Amino acid sequence: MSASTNATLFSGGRAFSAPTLRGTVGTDGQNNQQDVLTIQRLLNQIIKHGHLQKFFGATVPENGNPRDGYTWMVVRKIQEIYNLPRNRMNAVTIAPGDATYRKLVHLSTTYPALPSGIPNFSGLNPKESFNLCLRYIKQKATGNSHPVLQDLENGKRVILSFRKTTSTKANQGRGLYDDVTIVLWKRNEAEHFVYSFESNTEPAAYYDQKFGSQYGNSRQKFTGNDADRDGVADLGRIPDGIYRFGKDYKAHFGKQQEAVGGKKHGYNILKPRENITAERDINHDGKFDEADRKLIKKQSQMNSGQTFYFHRGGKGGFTGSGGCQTMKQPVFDAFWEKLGQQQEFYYVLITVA
Ligand SMILES: [Ca+2]
Ligand SMILES: [Ca+2]
Repeated sequence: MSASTNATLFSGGRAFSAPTLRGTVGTDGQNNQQDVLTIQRLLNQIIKHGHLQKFFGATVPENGNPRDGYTWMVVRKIQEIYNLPRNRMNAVTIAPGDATYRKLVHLSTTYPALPSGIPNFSGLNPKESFNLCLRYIKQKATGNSHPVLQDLENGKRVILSFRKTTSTKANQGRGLYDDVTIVLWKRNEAEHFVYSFESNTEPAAYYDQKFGSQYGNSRQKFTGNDADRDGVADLGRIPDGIYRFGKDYKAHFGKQQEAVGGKKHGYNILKPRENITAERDINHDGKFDEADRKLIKKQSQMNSGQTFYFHRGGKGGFTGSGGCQTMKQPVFDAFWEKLGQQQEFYYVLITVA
């Protein structure tokens, strides 16, 4: 490993091509090299799309060859950003951790802008699908050394959900499978695997203590904690973020499947490995928003512990979720199969609509 702590940027000088970045492995190991590659992608995109102005505030000069202009302006702007003398045209040193450096890395993961709504993977090959998922994951995994990125790099499987915000009262309080959960991994740089499943990531009002009986919950099976201390439990959901889940078993949660780890006759679930601070519908309007946050009286009641599982949903389109991530039984079975023999997973949850 090099003792250098810097990445070095060299201008390539070729017309209409981004300067070629050459990374040196620094004290943060491979991450530095990844950052360099990420910035290189950004510069390639900037040049390719001619969006120099957007990122660098530079414009193509009216006189002169614009082909030269792009490359030089990138170099000039980077010199300006890093306060480097103009005569240093060929080498620019970027320090990892530098705010602008981080901004460039961030820009490279957010450009071109990701579309709103659940992303459409049709027409994409597995590698393109994987890379699209990776761009979303990087929005949550700030810092290129986040362990979820390491897991993906190391061939581990990662679970990713795209959430479409839905009222708990949708579908007569029985919830909707209008989210998408993905299992993705790569075996090497040429073999990528991306499997997508119809899912639900939000609770159904059936389980709301205030309204559940209106939606047919005659057994008084309500979930949630009472965060505003009005004596009524408030439904929760997992907020956007990155979590750790592991395979586990629980009675009545899913079809009996293969026994793992010596446990027999279990019911497969994924269970959080750490407590999750929930978002709660404290005013019981079916939404999770600022109005609810203002009503929190007891912060400890926002803790959902390790009760938000992945499990099979109910029958007849009922998601069966009091805050868990659920799928129809056959979908859940297919999802489970794609988890392979891996026992623990990073779970990334992103609201896209
Ligand atoms: Ca309450
Ligand atoms: Ca609410």
